[in-house]
This record gives sequence, structure tokens and C-alpha cells, in this order.
Amino acid sequence: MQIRRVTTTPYADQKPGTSGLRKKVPVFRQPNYVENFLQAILHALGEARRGATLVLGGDGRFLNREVVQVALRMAAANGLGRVLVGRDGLLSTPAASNLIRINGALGGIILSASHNPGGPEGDFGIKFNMAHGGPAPESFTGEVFRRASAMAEYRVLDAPDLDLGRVGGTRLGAMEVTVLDPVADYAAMMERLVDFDAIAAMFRRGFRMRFDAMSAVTGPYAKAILEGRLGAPAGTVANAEPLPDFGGHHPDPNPVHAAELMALMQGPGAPDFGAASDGDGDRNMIVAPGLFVTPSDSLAILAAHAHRAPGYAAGLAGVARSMPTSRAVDRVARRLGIGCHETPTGWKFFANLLDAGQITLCGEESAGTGSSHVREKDGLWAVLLWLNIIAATGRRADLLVRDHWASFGRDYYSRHDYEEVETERADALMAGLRGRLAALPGRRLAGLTVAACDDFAYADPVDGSVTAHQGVRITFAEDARAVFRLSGTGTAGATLRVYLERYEPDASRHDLPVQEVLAPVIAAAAEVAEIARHTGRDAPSIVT
Ligand code: VG1
Ligand code: CO
Repeated sequence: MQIRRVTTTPYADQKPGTSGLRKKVPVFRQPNYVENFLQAILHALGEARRGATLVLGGDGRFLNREVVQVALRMAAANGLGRVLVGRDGLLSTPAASNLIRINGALGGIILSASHNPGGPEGDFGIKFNMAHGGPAPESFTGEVFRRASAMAEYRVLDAPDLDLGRVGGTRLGAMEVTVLDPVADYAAMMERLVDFDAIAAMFRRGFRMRFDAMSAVTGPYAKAILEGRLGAPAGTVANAEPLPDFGGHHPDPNPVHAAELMALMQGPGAPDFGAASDGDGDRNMIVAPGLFVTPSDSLAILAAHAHRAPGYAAGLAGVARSMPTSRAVDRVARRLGIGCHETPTGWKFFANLLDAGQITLCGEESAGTGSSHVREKDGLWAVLLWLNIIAATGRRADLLVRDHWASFGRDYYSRHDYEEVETERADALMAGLRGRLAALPGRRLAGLTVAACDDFAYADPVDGSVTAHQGVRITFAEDARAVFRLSGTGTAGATLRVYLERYEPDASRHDLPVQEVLAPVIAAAAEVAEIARHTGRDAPSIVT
């Protein structure tokens, strides 16, 4: 087999965002587009790549199969020693993170655009995770971008496609290729963290749940663990087969895109528990009978009860949440007497704190929850930890939530997204807001008083680095908060995210409609950011 050096010209748009390079499929299908970017990653790894192990897999979306083969041929041509690839090219993001860690790999290439739609007109993505199993930091993605912008030639092995349908070892030129069962090591890790016996006993006693895999990568994981090892009835996992276009749906586990699950859980025959995961398996949605659990509440509840699971019996070193996530977990940390960190959006900031042993649990309002077991958020893990807590307490999920509110107060929470706003208009909105910050404290807005505001900057307590301009936060004297930031993962125009929350300590007021409770905060946010004037919209595209 020969190594071919292919002359190419760079693309200017290969700048990785919050979670790698994410673009429309037709963009990725341009000549050499995939190859250029992969070569940039391989170059950025430097000499360390020679003889090293790489993990490779994706969420099964359109292009996954083709790009896995290209990545294998390029890894072989660039001196990698071994690639561990999931059977059929599949690996969930948390499973890939685990494989990197337990195999001492140099890193991993994960093919996914997460919760974004797939198919020929959908989205595709390539992300790189480092040796600790977490997303690449700015220093690495910056280097990838620099190299991609100057790409003149890539290297590829002249070889036919490998059969990835069967577990086992093979060679590609001088490189070893190991096709792995994508689920096995992940399931073994879950069994160490969570009390499988207690959950299995609960299923035997008639406990019923629905897990919606949204035709994405968690299907095989959920089937093997929930229906296989834990004995949940067949059919517990819905939409279990990963499809290249996710059945035409958004594999985004929220009340809007998982509407069927929501309807089931609100209905009279609701099972005891409902859950869903996203395209690449790192997000989770938790629905109790008759009650959607916000990811922010879920993080707080998991933190309060984690010690009931074997993996966390020693308690938590600390917790962290992304800045826009509600402050519910802060209240738990205060009571537990442990540290609580507020980080910018995205998992890479948690990874440092996890590596340093400063935190055990962390999460984001966008349905991401995780722990020190990997360096990514982990959808199915969160679901299993919930099941463990339900089994250990004997309380139904909705009662656990209500108990939590009664004990800590309720943080009413909602996110309003304005999608596909023209980039210039979204930038102007944020610039306008930032320009007005100094004059805001003390001002009355929609009946609320601004107590403090800033453009969030994060000083990493581990490495001292400072990450600025991470979003505008405005806190109101009435125990409310509004946060504004632009999405870093969209593929069309800009998405303005407005995060709204209001704390209510009084248990007699824990059953009110969320949007009504938040109405003054919503009005204040609209006024202060001049949302209608800048976006030309009178309502958000999506409310979760
Ligand atoms: C979104 C979420 C963020 C999450 C990121 C990646 O980013 O808000 O919390 O970390 O997606 O998640 P943004 O910049 O669009 O708001 V995933 O499941 O795409 O890896
Ligand atoms: Co995801």
C-alpha cells in the first residue's frame, strides 16, 4: 500500500467552534474539505502522533461511514500506531472519552454535530478530544485552524475501505486497526458507578420507563444497558436504531423536539420515568410523570443525592455549572459545604476542574450533565444516576423534584432562542448591550431593579487563564437573572440565547406556570437588549 501526497488548497472557514468544526453537509462534501481538516488535526498533534493510539467514531449521521474510512487511511499515512474504532464507525461522545482514557490514547476524533439535524442537507461535524478525554482547548483548536488555513497537501494511504461491521483486529499499512464493541467498556464503567442490582430489582417490581434514543447513537447503549443488563421490558427504548438522518428529526432532547415523550409523560398512562438523549449521546432529558425536569434542576438534584450511588459514596469534591445554568446547584453546594464553580459554556472548562480533582459533578442548562468518570457530558449516565436515586429513595421522580424545591426553593428557569438572526444584527445587539452595562445598575426594568451586571470573564483556578466576553449577565434585586450570549454551535446565521431565571423560596408558589413567573424577567430582558428592534422578531424561535 502506498502513501499518496495529494496537493490541495485551503478553505478559509475551518475554524473549530465550541464543539469542533460544525457545518452543513454540502460544505463538508466540497473537494478535500474533510481531508484538509483531518490533516490539520494530524499536523497539530505533531511528532507525538507517531506510533500513538487514536480513538475514532461518530454518531452515525450522514457522512459518518465515509469520513471514518478517510480518517483511517489518513491516520495510517500520518504515522499513527493504532486506531480504536467503534463497530460500524459508531461511538457516543462519552464512550469515546472513556476509550481515550482507558487506552492511554493520544486523543480521539469524534464525528458528530451533536443535537443538530442530519442527512444530506443536515449538519456534520468533526471534533477532537485530547488525551484526558475532553474537548480540545483553544490552544489546540487554534493551531488546527492555522494549519487548515494554510493547507497545501495531505497524506492518505491508497487502500480500500475496511469492513467495520465485525469486532476484531486488522491492519491498514503499518497501522493497527481495532474494531471495538462501542458499548462494552462503557457499560462496564456504568456498572461500577451505579447500583445496577438496585435498579434491576426496581424493574422486576414493575417500574416502567421510556427512553427515547431519537434515532441517534444512544440507541445501542440504552438497549444493551436498560433492556439487556437491567431487565427493563423490551420496547423501553424507543427509536433505538441510529439513522443517518435521525428519522428526519432534530435529535435534541428538549420538550420541543422530544414532543412525543413529553406527551406520553403528561398523559394518564405515563410510565414512572422518561428520558431522552441527543445525536452523540452526551445530552440528557429527564421527564418525571407530569413534570419536565429542567437540566439545571436535574444537576442540583443529582448533586444532592449522588452519594446514594456507589461511584459517589464518598461524597463530592465540588460541583460546577456553566454560567447560564440556573443557580439551583449553588444552593446544594452551599448546604453540602463544597465548592461551586461558574464556568463559561462548553465542557472544556469543566475538564480542567475535573482533572485537578476540584469537582466531581458538573452540568449545563442545555441538557448536559457529567462527572469525573469521563471528560464529556454523558446522557445515559445521568439517566442511570437518576434511576439509582429513585431506587435508593423509593421516591417517584416528580416527588424527588418537589421535595427538592420544598427543601431548597425553586429556580424557575427558561431559555429563549432566536435562531438564524443575521450575524450583523446579533452582533449589534450584543455590542449595544455591552455598551450600556455601566449605566444599568440601579435601573428599573419591567418592575425589576438591576442589582449587578457584567460581561462574564472566567479566570481558570487551575491554569490561571482568563476567558473573557462569555456572555452578559444581569442580576436583579428580586432574585432574578437574565443572561445573553450568542451560540457557538449554529450553522446558519447567529442564534441569540436569552436565559431567564427567578428564585422562589415559598413552597406554596412552586406550581405556577413557568413563563408567567418569568414574565417580568422576560420583559426586562427584551427591553434592556432591545431584542425586537435588533432581531426584527417579536417572539423567540424556540422556548425551552
Ligand atoms: C450549545 C450549548 C452548550 C453546549 C454546546 C455543545 O452551545 O448551549 O451548553 O456545551 O452546545 O453541546 P451554544 O454555543 O450553541 O450555546 V453538544 O451536545 O453540541 O456537544
Ligand atoms: Co451532544
